[in-house]
Amino acid sequence: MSNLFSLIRRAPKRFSVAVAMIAAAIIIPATVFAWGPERPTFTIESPAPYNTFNSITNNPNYGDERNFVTIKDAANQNAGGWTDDISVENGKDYYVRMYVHNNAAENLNLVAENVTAQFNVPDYEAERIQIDGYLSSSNSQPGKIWDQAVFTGDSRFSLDYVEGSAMYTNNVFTSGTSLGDAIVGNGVQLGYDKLDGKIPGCFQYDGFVTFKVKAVSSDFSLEKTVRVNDTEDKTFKENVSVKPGDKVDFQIYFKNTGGTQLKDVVVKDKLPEGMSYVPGTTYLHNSGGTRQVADGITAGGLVIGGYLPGGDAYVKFTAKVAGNDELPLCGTNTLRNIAKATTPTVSEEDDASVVVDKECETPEVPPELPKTGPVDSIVAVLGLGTLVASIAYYAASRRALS
Ligand SMILES: [Ca+2]
Ligand SMILES: [Ca+2]
Repeated sequence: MSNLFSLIRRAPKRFSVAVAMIAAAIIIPATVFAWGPERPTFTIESPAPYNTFNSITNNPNYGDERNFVTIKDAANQNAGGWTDDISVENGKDYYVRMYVHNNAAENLNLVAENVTAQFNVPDYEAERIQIDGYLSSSNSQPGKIWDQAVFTGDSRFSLDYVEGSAMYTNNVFTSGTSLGDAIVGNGVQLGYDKLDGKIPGCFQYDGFVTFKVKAVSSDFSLEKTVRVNDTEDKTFKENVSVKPGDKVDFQIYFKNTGGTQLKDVVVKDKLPEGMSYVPGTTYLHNSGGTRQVADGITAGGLVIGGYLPGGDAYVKFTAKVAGNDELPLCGTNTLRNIAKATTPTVSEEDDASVVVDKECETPEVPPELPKTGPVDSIVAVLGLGTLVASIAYYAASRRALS
């Protein structure tokens, strides 16, 4: 890292931004895949004088032990391939692994007690899910250490712990011994020749926790379309043109496109100004058949139930376009209608439009007023001058006569 910083300092000014950006790109992943807590480190040449786990930075078989939680595709049965970041595929299994090594020097004959491994496998759906692994011991420093690995997906997914998959492998349990599912709960005790929580210092006693998770994508699609009510053309489209006062049918198509069951799906529809819901016109069609359902889709929303992967539903209702005088604008009105589907974790929107023309009366044109230009002004001034002169002449004549 010092070489990189010295490169920034020595670089001519015009390069410094680009170099800083490269530095940021390198530094960020190290921050994201953070282990903890901050603790003294050791080497194989100079191991720890006390019980401490996973703090040797040059383990020839492993590397930097602080990065002790890693993951890999379970289909990859070759050695190696462990990483901190995997892009998941729907339905695939992945291994999660924890390295366990008491760094205490062998000649001290120290034994770590109550050594426990525990993992946090979140149960939410997201495009990025981080798994945290914790290793604790009652007589080690620090008492608890942690590290993580991250799964990412192109769409939302969840990770399901594969029950019964947790194993511990070491020089005694060369084919692995079952750890139990509490690995993703309160934690499980590890050990050397039995799972009694005791792990002596040195390489002879190190081991690996492994278990599997299944990635299941979680996603749905939503399509909103419209047609003119009660006409020969029954196809639903993105937009239709109607006359004021006409009725239109809206269709909302929901489909579970992921690999998980989606529960408590709610469909809601927002009608724009110039359009009103026609009571008693909402129908739901799904694997349970077609049936009329209660009003409320344009108010609080309609609960359409839970859907298994591939499951779908149609919702249809009728709306009335306002009469000519009630439409918002003179000329063309595009009434955009938005449907929204919501699951407990996410929501999607889609729209459809109704185009309608409002005729407005042509306003009366006022009569054209005579224009007052410069020539007219001169004529007016001349006229006024003539009048003043005439009066003066008249007055003078009167004085002459008297
Ligand atoms: Ca890690
Ligand atoms: Ca649409």
